[in-house]
Amino acid sequence: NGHNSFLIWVTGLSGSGKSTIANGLEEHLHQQGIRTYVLDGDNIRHGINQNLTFSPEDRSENIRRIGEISKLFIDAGCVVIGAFISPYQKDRQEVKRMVGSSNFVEVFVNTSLEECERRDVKGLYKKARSGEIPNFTGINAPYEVPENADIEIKTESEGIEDAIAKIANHIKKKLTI
Ligand code: GGZ
Repeated sequence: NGHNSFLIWVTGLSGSGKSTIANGLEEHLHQQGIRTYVLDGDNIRHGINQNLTFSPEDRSENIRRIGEISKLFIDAGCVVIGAFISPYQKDRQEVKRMVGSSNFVEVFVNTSLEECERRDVKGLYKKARSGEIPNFTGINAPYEVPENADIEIKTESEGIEDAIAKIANHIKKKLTI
């Protein structure tokens, strides 16, 4: 039951729905016997990258290390799903270079700032607006919109199942050896 290994890179604002999509996609791929591994803030920023802040330099270092970790999981035979804000175009490009452009699928979760802030699942936007969190992406730190994403998900008009089907369909050919 062999399949190719590559990196699915999910980028978007905080609260855009990246993790929901990453976890739903993982479940979908597991049902087809595909080995996956999800990298996200929970297992990276709380662990290997706990010394990093949200300054521009540290965000770049965060993404660089995640690129290196992704390479290891690709070597191990996994389809890696990385869900990070990754606000800088050059950092996303660098990860693409690191794993090889043919092993990189960029998914832009295009949820508007207005909608992310309206949802405010973790109350972080409220804290950012009040000045409690500095350098918060979308409020007082930049998010560079992907210019050439392979897939764009608009969570305000499409459901989670549609999003998963869209990504699964896009990677179908890539999976077969
Ligand atoms: C953005 C922040 C910040 C600041 C804490 N800016 O919605 P969350 O909580 O669970 O996801 C966000 C997460 C972003 O980490 P990433 O590693 O994906 O960011 S980056 O790619 O830019 O390095 C948010 C929380 O961390 N968080 N402070 N200032 N998000």
